[in-house]
Amino acid sequence: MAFELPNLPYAHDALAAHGMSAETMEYHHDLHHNAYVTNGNKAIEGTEWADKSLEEIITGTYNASSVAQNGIFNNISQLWNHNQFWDMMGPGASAMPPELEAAINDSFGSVDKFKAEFSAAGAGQFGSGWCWLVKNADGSLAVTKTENGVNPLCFGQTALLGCDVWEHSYYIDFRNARPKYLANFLDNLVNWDNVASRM
Ligand code: MN3
Repeated sequence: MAFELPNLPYAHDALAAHGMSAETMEYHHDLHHNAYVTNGNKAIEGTEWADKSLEEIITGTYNASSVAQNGIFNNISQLWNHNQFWDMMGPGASAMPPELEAAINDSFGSVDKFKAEFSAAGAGQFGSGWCWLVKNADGSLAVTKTENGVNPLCFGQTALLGCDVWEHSYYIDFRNARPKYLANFLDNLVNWDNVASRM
């Protein structure tokens, strides 16, 4: 069964007033995300991964030694990453649910300290990649950064929040100002109800 590009959970222009333009959505969802779907499907066709789930393919091909397996990993992990990313945002900042705020306070000291750590991870990721708020197997929360398409599934972690720091995610709206994009993401774009639902 081939994977499909999911529709955005909101209109292309729904985030425009909050710092992510319709033009970014047209490029990022309709072209970039769609390319991961098309190329991922092509890469797994006729292989042992053709009938596996996204999660099984990602954990099964991470750090593989063959070029073909790396091609599968890169496209399928980016497919999964973007599936999560659209759901993690929404039109208008939502309030942080109390159980999430308590968990963040426990792990980082305060919401502001969490935001500073998350932003620093995203700004400090050299080249393309992602920064994440993850839940570890022991239940603790942590901020991480990953290169290219690597994601928390590769390390047995649950992705609570992820921010795409590939240039295609911010160059139309913020040009080279990745830190401004990250600050706007945390303050105006995150759907905290979705983040809490992943706990
Ligand atoms: Mn992207």
